[in-house]
Amino acid sequence: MRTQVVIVGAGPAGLLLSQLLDLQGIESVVVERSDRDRVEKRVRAGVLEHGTVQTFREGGVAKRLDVEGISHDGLQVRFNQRTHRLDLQELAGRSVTIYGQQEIVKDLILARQESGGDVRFCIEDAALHDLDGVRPYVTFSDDGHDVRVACDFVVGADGFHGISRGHIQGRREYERTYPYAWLGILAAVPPSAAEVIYARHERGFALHSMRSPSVSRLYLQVAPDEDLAAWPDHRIWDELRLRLADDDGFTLNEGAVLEKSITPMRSFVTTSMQHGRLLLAGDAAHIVPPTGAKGMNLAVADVRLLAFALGGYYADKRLDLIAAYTDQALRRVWRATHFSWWMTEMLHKAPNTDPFAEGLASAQLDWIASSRAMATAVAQNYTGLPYEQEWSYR
Ligand code: FAS
Ligand code: PHB
Repeated sequence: MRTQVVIVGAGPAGLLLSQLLDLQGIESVVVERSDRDRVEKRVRAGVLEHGTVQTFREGGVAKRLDVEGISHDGLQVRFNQRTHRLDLQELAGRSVTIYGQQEIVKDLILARQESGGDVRFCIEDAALHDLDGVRPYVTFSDDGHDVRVACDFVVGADGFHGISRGHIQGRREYERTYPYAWLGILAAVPPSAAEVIYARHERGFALHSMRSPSVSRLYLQVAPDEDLAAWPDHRIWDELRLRLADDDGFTLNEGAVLEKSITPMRSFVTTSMQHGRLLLAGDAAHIVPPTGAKGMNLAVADVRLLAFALGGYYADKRLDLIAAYTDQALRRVWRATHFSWWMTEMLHKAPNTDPFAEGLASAQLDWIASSRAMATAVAQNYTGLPYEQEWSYR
């Protein structure tokens, strides 16, 4: 079998790239090891940058997002039981939109199917071959049949635990781990506030978010090796109530927990993001702690660059845009990596924190609360920096 681009991984990165390539008349095959139901049920990101929403609209996959997405003009930072609202529109001229990653994935899969896209679930033993040549190919087993797909490019959009990054010869990996993790819940209760609340508390960080007018999404800082079984619902609500309390009568809506999971925290960047005809996108190349709500948004930014570079190759046989991909992508990756690290260190309470780090965190929070310049910098990073170019080459 032959196609132009084989994409490994049907997460947001892989599916969006397939969609943006299709809109430029470029064929792709997406190969995914999980089944569709599992891919659509993964509860992860929730905050979409302004540019991410624009990209989904231009990609023709934002119909439901434009109806069900919740636009937020502000975000709230809570510390010492006081709440400070950052007016994102006023400070950065942009908003963010709350719309669960699993909803985006459903919309993308539907869009790919409607335009006859080739997305294969439950494939096994994907392997990448001849990446150094001009005729790479991917082999895998699909429903018991051995398949070989020849192509011009392979895009590794297979996440942090995928197979693609291992093929980047001579890569350098930069990593920082954190002495805590996030315990996240989905709860069948209306949000307790109209916006996302980031709360620094001496017992640890807590985050209030939402998915709809009737579903809340909340997170608690826990130990990195925390056992989920040690967190019955009542203990989760007790801890959230303590950490989210403020002096202005905030009350937390509590109720049935629909889903709970623990997400490890790490910062990770791979260079280079390409080798021969293999290109990495999204979590396959970089991971950020979710404090800055950058994970999926960074994947979208990589995909925009790849859609443009591959568009240039198929329209004008250009290889210069492909060659420039890593350097261009890493500018935004490192900006988002810094922002996510900085927000994480400032808002979390590390175990046996030294008083100096405590002092720094408090000073940074006071600065955000009192300085328009600092609040503007946070708002610009949080809502997403402008892209360097369009995603469509044509
Ligand atoms: P993904 O990991 O989403 O997708 C990769 C796909 O490749 C998966 O479907 C996988 O099954 C498939 N795959 C892997 N190996 C394969 C192989 N060998 N063959 C075929 N397919 C293969 N970001 C936020 O902004 N906010 C959050 O709150 C947040 N929470 C998160 C919680 C968790 C548990 C995780 C892991 C991530 C979270 N993220 C969050 C980050 C997340 O949203 C990612 O940034 C986003 O999923 C990146 O999308 P992809 O790069 O497409 O990778
Ligand atoms: C979410 O709604 O899942 C969410 C919000 C803000 C973050 C991370 C996750 O920083």
